[in-house]
Amino acid sequence: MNLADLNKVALAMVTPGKGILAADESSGTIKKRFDAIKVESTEENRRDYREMLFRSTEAMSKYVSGVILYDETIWQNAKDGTPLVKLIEQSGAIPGIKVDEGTQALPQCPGELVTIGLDKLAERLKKYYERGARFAKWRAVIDIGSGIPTQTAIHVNAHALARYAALCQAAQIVPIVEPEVLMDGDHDIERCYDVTQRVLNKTFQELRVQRVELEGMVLKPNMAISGKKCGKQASVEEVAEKTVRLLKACVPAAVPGIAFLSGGQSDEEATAHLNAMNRIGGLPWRLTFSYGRALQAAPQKAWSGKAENVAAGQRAFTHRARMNALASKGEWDTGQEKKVA
Ligand code: 5MM
Repeated sequence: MNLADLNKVALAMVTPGKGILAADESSGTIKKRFDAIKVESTEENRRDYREMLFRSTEAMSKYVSGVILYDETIWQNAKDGTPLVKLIEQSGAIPGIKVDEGTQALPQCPGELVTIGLDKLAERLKKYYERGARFAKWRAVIDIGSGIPTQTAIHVNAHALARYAALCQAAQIVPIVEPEVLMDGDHDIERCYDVTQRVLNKTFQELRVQRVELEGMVLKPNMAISGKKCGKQASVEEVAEKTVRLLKACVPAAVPGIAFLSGGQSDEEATAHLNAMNRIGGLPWRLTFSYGRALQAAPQKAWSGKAENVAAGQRAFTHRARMNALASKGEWDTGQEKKVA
C-alpha cells in the first residue's frame, strides 16, 4: 500500500468547492427512482440517464470531485462507445465503485440488517482498479426503532466496514466508509445523536483494530437529524451544531474528509445543513457532500426519460451540484437557489 497516494486521492475527493455524486443505485433502487418518473428501468435507459449526468460538463468539471458507480455502470459504454468511466476521467472527476452487495437479515436480531459482499472482494477490487476506480464505497444500514439498534448489529456492521476498508487500501483504493443511521423513524434528534455516536465509535474502534490508515479513507455519515416522522423537527442551526459536536467527539482529525449522505432530506435541506456546518468553521477535516437523492431528484424529474429533455436534466443537475459546492465552502444562501445558470 502506498499511503501517500491514498491520502492524495482522499484529499482530492473532498476538495473544497467540490463533492461526490452518489450514482451507485443498485438495480432495485434505480427502478424505484425511474418508476417515480414513469421511465422503464432498462439497461439502455439507465445508461442514457447516467451518460446525461456524466456529460454535464460544467457540473462535472467544476463541482464534482468523484462519482460512485454501480457494477453495471462501470462496465458500460456511452452511446458513442466511450466507456462511461472515461467520460468521468475526462471531466477531471475520479471514478469510484460501490462494492457492497446489499443487505441481509441479521440472524437473532429481528428487524436488523448486515451488509454483505466481503467474499472475493480482493479479486473484485483488482478488476475495478484496472477499469479506473480509485475509490470504493460500502454502506452499512442501522435502523432506529423500539429496542434497536442492538449492539450486535452495530458491531457486525462496523466489523464488515473495517474488513472492507482494509481490503480496499491493500488494493490501493480509497474506502468510503458509510455507516448510515436511517432517518426514517419518529425518533428525535437526541436519539439520532446517541445512536450515531455509538455507531461511529464502534466503527473507528474496528478500523483501528484492523489497521486501516485513517489518512487514506473518507467517512460518509448521516447528519444528527430528527427522524422524518418526528413531531419536533430540529432547525438547520441545531442540526449543524449537533452534527459538528458529534463528529468532533467521534472522528479523529487524521481522517482527511467527511462527505455526508442526504438520507431522504429535501434537496434544499441537505444543502442548508452542509452550508451551516461549514459556516461554523475551525474543523479538523473537510466537510462536503456525497449525495444521491439530493443531487439527482431534480435532474431525474427534468429528464423524465426523454432525449429532448437532456439539456434540462443537465441544467437541473448543474444547479444542485453548484448549490452543494457553495455549501461545501459555507457560501450558499437561499438567494443563490433562484439564480439558475
Ligand atoms: C444512490 O444511492 C446509493 C445506493 O443505494 P442502494 O445500494 O440501496 O441501491 C446509496 O448507497 C447512497 O450512496 C447513499 O445512501 C447516499 O445517498 P442519499 O440518497 O442518502 O444521499
